[in-house]
Amino acid sequence: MNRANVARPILWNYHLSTCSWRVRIALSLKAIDYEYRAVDLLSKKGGDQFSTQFTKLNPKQEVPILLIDNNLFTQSIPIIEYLDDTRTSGTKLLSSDPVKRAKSKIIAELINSGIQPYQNANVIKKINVQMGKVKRIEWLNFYLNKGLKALEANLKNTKGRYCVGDEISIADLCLVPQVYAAKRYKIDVTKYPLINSVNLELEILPSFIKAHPDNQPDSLKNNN
Ligand SMILES: N[C@@H](CCC(=O)N[C@@H](CS)C(=O)NCC(=O)O)C(=O)O
Repeated sequence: MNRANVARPILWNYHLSTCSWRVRIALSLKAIDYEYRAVDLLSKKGGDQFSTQFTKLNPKQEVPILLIDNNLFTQSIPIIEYLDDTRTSGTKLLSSDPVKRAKSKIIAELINSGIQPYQNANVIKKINVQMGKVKRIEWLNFYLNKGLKALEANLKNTKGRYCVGDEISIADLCLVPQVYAAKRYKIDVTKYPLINSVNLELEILPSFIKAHPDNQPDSLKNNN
């Protein structure tokens, strides 16, 4: 099903948000033009995701949110699936082969539910306040390495040029932002040679560069 783009989609997101970045890559790979609405997760007020106005859009107080085809969608994975189902042109993000599809969703889920929630801004803030900076660093080191270790083991069975064989999939959209976040938290990603090598292949592709935090309107680099 290929739908006409009646109104320009709107993406509420934040340049450094890994979940937003996944959706930005998908929108770029599908060549979908959209309006960028920045939500400053770290604003001086304590985070714009907690505002009354934003909470009405997403009671979970998280980005991304995509308004498309008159539907307001939250959760990056279903958003990517929706884009793949309705926009058949551009890169196919979920293979029609059930095995490849399952393998790429396993990797996406490993990152989406197995790593990202542990590094989420509100979680880290709470740990910092309740347990202090040392515990926060310990927490991030433990959970990110635990997740990346499992991801590395998984890639042994699936990796080609990208996460699953030689075709880009939803797994790759999750991997690049996650590696970037791990590096921000000072995790040595070279300990994971397969993850590192897939990341190097992907991060030079135009859609991944276009979606990179530094290239977004709310990036500090664009506001100095
Ligand atoms: N499973 C959700 C997670 C969304 C999520 O956690 N977003 C983060 C940014 S990557 C967020 O908005 N965090 C706000 C906070 O922690 O206060 C998705 O994939 O969209």
